[in-house]
Amino acid sequence: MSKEVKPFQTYRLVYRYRISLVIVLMMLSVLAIPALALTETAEQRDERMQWWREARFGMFIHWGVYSIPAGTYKGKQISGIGEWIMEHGDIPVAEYEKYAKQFNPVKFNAEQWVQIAKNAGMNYIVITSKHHDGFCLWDSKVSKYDIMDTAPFKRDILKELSIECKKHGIRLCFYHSIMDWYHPDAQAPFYPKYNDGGRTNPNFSRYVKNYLKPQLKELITNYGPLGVMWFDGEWIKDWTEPQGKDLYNYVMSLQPNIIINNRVGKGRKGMEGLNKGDQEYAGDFGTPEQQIPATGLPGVDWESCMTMNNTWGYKSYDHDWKSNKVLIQNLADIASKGGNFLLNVGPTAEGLIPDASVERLEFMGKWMKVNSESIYGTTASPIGKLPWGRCTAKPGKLYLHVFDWPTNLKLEVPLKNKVNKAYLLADKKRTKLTVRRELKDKIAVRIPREAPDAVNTVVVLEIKDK
Ligand code: H79
Repeated sequence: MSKEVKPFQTYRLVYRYRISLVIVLMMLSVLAIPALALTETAEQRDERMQWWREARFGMFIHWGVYSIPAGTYKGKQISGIGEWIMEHGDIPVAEYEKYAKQFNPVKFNAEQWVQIAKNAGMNYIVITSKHHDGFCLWDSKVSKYDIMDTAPFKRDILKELSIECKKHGIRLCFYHSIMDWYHPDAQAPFYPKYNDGGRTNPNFSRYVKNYLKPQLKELITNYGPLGVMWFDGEWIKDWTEPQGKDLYNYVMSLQPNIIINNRVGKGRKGMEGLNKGDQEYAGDFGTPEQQIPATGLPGVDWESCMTMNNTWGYKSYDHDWKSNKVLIQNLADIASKGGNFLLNVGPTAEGLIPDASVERLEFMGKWMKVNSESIYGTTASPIGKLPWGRCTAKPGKLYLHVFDWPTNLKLEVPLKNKVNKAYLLADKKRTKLTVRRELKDKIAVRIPREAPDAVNTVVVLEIKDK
């Protein structure tokens, strides 16, 4: 009882230590200036994240000089992902640089790429401004290892894309590798194990100060405003969480409404991609790679990135393509768990998105033309797991994504809410489907014998929100 500090005593304490308090407050205010995100309110964050949360579907583009070897070095097929050929093929910097000197993708057409993304129903593009190999797809003033100075192409790829993205209402975003196998102050000296997790470079901080940060400044000021800055290669020993927080704040200071993935710092839990739970880590969203979390994660923003075959960067002999069905169901699965789908293409050395990718994107686009309402701006399923498919939601509406069409003309839905109306999203007339309450917490929708869509038919329920 006697230890309790009464309000009156609090004032006395504040008065007694007023000088120290002023000093502490001054120190805090100095700290708060660069820590933009730390001072952001929940509402400000929601506002900043809004377009991204609504977008739900984006195109990842892995493109660089690795599209020239396309998975083969000195006549040998190199195993693993194509953009890692410099590492997996033990290629010395000077050897690899020869590809950069040949990079001349004369069939590159930015408008065509943007159109392919747009027709698929994608709302943003994330392209590799620089992958681990260090080659830069834009006109960088702090590097000679770029499209202007080393490659014969001499067209600023990112500039052309930024113009077309603006024109067609697609948000342009950059993937940027913190790891750099070309730069002598980064991992180049680690050859033949550029990705050696045990090594450090004593000059690494010089690379960050004189190269990494100035390049990010170029990208944001000359090609922005950007949607997302998507970092990767943060697992290197030289990179720390404080550096991640500093880089987060630096990028934020250049464009305060930008969105930054969690690979800017050290929070990522492996390929699962979500953050470790032990502390506050830098970054706005989790990045599961080649996988989809088992459930939604309330209050967590995340994006699954995935390839259509088994490589990000083009490999001429990888024909192991996912089916249209898998891709469309992945999109619905991810949306039903409150995430975004970032689907990759790896263009060729000529500058073309492979036909197999274009065909799949066209198929997805056809589905999206009819059904995008059930993807864009939706939130995770409020009714959990469903035996026949997935569910996405908007206020007053549930979208039932039926993967396995019931043969007994009856779609059973675990639901307590009153249903005002049910119809097929593909039905322009919105013909009412009969709904019957079977139990207090279960309804059944009478459905036609044939599924209107073989891979995912969307049934809309207009419901009374509780
Ligand atoms: O750009 C594409 C790939 O090149 C890059 N990320 C996608 C988007 C990438 N994918 N896989 N890898 C890089 C391999 C890296 C694997 C590991 Fe680790 C790095 C294993 C151990 C260190 C990061 C940290 C992943 C697991 C733990």
